[in-house]
Amino acid sequence: MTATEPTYRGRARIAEPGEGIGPDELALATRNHGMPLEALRYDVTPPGLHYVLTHYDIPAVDPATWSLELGGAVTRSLRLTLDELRSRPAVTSRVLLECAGNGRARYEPRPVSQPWLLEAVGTAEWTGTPLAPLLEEAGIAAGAVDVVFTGADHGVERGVEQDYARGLPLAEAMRPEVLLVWAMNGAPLPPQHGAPLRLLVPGWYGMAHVKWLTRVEVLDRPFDGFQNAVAYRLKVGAGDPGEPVTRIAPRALLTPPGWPDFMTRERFLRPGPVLLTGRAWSGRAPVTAVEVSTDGGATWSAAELAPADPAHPFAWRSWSFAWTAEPGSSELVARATDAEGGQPTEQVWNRQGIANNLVQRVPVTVLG
Ligand SMILES: Nc1nc2c(c(=O)[nH]1)N[C@H]1C(S)=C(S)[C@@H](COP(=O)(O)O)O[C@H]1N2
Ligand SMILES: [Mo]
Repeated sequence: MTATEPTYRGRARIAEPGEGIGPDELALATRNHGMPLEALRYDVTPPGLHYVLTHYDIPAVDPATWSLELGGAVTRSLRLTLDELRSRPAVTSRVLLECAGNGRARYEPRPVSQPWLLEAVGTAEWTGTPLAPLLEEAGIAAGAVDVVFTGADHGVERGVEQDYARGLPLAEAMRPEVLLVWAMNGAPLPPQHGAPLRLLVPGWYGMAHVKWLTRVEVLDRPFDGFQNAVAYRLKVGAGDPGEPVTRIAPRALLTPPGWPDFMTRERFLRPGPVLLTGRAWSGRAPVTAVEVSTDGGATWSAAELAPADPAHPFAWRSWSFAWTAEPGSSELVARATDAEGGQPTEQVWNRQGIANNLVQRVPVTVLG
């Protein structure tokens, strides 16, 4: 290696038309697993079936010596051990998480990164303590605008060496639903989900829920770190500033009906009555309707949507649709709508492959 060669080579790339998934994307896909869609049947995703997305490595964190620092533009900085956090008022909240990159590999052309199809989602019962009272105890300075959350994980991304860190507008950080979380589904957080402590920002895409949290810093200026200023921006041109990625757009998914072919994942059913079921969610407004098409989107019918559960406003909702399967090929499609609109049936492309809530299409063969 000569001195003029750059040390770090990673760069953003869009796949060539028709280019298949490469070894770099395959390596990411084997580390970062999705939720098998049959797990949509559970209200709460069982341990191990929740999706995982980790930019760098799962860091080694010793919970016995770990502590959380809360500082920056505050009257007095705080340092809290895990025991001190756990002795504070605890809340358990059922919250859906979805990676902002869910659907990326369905874009044409495909932005080269973690190649999610539709499985980067899960719903867990998270236990932790609200963040807002801690920020209030520290005393937020007048003029504070952002709160930055930093993880213990370290890596390099498109040539920029960094600790994973995300800024959140102060008003969002102060929402009562925002938690510092130490348990998932009643058990201590597993290493891959951020042990010993992670942030939970209900309604926001996954990147905001910082894992392996070590530091909370109040800023009197907008955070300009990589994960806010460069990554997680909705933009088409490489030079566009783009819009920041925030809340989860609406989506409905079908619990895969019938049975799959091992290799192609094509699905088969027997003719007759079939109850199609699935889940729908949105992080920006309550879901108002789910519609189903059994003819590839030519005609749509209203599905039965479970009533909103006031105990779990940030969880997914179940829906069902009674179908009579006739022999032959069909394409099943589902789409969710919230107060701000519905899912697109044509792709709305962006160069980071973010927030692709294009409707899911499930081709099925009904046997004769
Ligand atoms: N410290 C840290 N926090 C992180 C990440 C990360 O790489 N490092 N990935 C984020 C992204 S992009 C997502 S989608 C969620 C995934 O959370 P999960 O793995 O618990 O499902 O964690 C977020 N928090
Ligand atoms: Mo993500």
